Amino acid sequence: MIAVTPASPVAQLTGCRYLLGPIFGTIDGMTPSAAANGTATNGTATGGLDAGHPLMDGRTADSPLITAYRGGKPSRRPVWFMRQAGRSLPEYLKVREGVAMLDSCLRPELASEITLQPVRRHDVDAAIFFSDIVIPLKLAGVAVDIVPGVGPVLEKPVRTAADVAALPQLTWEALEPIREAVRLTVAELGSTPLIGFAGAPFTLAAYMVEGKPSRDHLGPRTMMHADPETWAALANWAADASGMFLRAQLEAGASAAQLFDSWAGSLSLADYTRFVAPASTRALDHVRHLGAPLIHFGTGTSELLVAMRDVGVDVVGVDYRLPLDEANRRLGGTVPLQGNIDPALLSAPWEILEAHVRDVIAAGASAPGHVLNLGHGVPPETDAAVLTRVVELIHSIAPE
Ligand code: 1CP
Repeated sequence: MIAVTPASPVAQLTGCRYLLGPIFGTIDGMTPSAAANGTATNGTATGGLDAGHPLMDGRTADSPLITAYRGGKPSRRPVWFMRQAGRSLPEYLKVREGVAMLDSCLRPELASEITLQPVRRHDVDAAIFFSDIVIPLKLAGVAVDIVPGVGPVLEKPVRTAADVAALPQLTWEALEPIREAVRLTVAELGSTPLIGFAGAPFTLAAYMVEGKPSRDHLGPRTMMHADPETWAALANWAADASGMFLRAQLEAGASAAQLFDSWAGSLSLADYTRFVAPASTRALDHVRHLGAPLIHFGTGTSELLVAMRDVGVDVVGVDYRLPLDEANRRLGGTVPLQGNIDPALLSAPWEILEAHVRDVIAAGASAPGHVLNLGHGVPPETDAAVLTRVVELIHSIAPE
């Protein structure tokens, strides 16, 4: 039984294709998402983006990032860092003074400025939009806040069928501050691509059920078995909210999009496949037709990598636990990889960090494309100068 009902007949088709992928395979030369929207992966993405979009008008299509995401040979090794904006940067702390986290995400000029800060400082190959995975909840009218030192906290956890039925629907109009911030950002970025993102339904629903961050995500994992209908309704709600959030960012100017299933590593493969993958497929169904590269990342997901690819993405992000050559072996060499410098080593002596970065590059060489990143976010206490030096090192090593 598939507990999560697909969004539409089209979604049903693509969802089935991925579930049946291991039996029927996908079309040669196409990733699952490309197969779903009928575009080849080798650069000729078409789809619903305007002619003036950075991916369509020549600004970002040949950038090192997009080239590597599409399996081509980039002019230099692309690198960006998850959580590259934020507390490791003094200029971030300065502009955030006296402004609550979620308020900063909803002031377009400020969100744009924070997005641009790490690009200016580190010369990274992408900006990642400054926002948070709970912003779609907030814009839908769910009472949620980010408590400093804690993370997302909901006024009222969502635990029953009635709670899910009472969730307000996110509207397209409510996403206007997001579109505005993206427009302001891409106007400054030139040929550097902006990556949009959203939380995957499981990670988002985990916060909604628990009402706050948790370690083991017992609440949502109990719910999917004990009350699969309510779980399916909640996962679908989260899929649509995240899908609309992604679509707003891509249509306004983002050149790629990353789905963060940060906490999927707490799931067994069986539970992931049955209760979560269909909802993640549904979230991405909102944006596949746009033809921008889609990346999927989670932590502790070494056993889930194939299933995470099979929701229909072009690139798989790997956390620091699994060497990239082994990740590539598990994925059968089908997709470019992103990752996976251990964030812990950012605080190690430079010689140790440099050797580790070179190891990551060597391990990534087996994959059909490699974008350097961390195996999770930048720790807040990281010395920003070390990040700049890592970027310089990576750019100094010629692509193969
Ligand atoms: O530079 C960037 O990467 C952009 C900004 C970004 C992103 C991609 C923020 C800003 N949040 C996110 C995504 C996000 N938010 C994820 C997925 C990525 C990941 O795994 O790190 C998750 C799980 C959240 C939820 C969240 N928001 C947490 C984690 C809590 C927990 O469960 O442990 C926290 C601490 C936040 C607040 C937040 N979001 C972003 C920042 C910079 C912060 C810290 C707020 C501050 O400055 O005080």
